[in-house]
Amino acid sequence: MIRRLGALTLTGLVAAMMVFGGMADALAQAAAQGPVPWQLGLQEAATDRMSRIIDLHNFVLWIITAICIFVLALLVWIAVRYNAKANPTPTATTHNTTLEVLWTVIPVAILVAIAIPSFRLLYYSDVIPPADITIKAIGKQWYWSYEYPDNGNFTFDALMLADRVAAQQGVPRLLGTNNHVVVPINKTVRIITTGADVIHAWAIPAFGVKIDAVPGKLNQTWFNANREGTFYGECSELCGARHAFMPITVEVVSQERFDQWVAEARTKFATVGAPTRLADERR
Ligand SMILES: [Cu+2]
Repeated sequence: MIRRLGALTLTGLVAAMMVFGGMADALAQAAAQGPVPWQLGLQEAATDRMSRIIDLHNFVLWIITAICIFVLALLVWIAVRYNAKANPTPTATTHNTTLEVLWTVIPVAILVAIAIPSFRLLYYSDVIPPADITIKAIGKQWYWSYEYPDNGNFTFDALMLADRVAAQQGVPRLLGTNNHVVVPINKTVRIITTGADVIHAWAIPAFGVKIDAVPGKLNQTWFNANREGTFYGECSELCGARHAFMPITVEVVSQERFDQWVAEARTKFATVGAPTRLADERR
């Protein structure tokens, strides 16, 4: 019986692996351009940091799948084999030393196996490598302001595009902003965050970055984007009535294009603190 159940568990596991594997491939293709309707998996990574997060996620997914299938098989086995009808005279067993040692040691080993890559990732994400550029993101009710202190110290606001403007520009609804955060490819970008009024959070799923923007405090995180493109994120800390309407748009471009943009931005946003919001884009 046990052997047969073991074979059954293994078959189930292999089948589940094949299904998940196929789904992951299809989703990776579908998600290449950002979030898509009915998407199940994570967005395709644009940083090494996010690739590592996806790897850890997949690793833990296999472990929980195996545990769930194993526990379900045990439950079915007990319900079928040891119900009152099938097993009218139960044994009076109360202890089994081998079993007790196993069901303590195996879960501990599983947790250690998860903890090692998990802590490695945590420290990889937490320790900021020498940064090539620093950007300050200030969360405000309800938009983001950015400062480029080491590129001329210009500052600008990024407000959500109105639905009709987003549609005209072919930008996803509720994710596009009038001004973009522009960063060079393959450069370490340090993001410093703070909140001007309440707690916000600066997050870009494809970069694996999410950091609270707290009033009176500076938080910092980093990313190093490895492909060009436009990436979207949202404020990820409930901050008020228009929390859902303060998206983040980051453009990853070549170093040449970035230098060009900085030159333009220094003129465009010359007046420090000058608001760049357009009244008709606030709705
Ligand atoms: Cu917010």
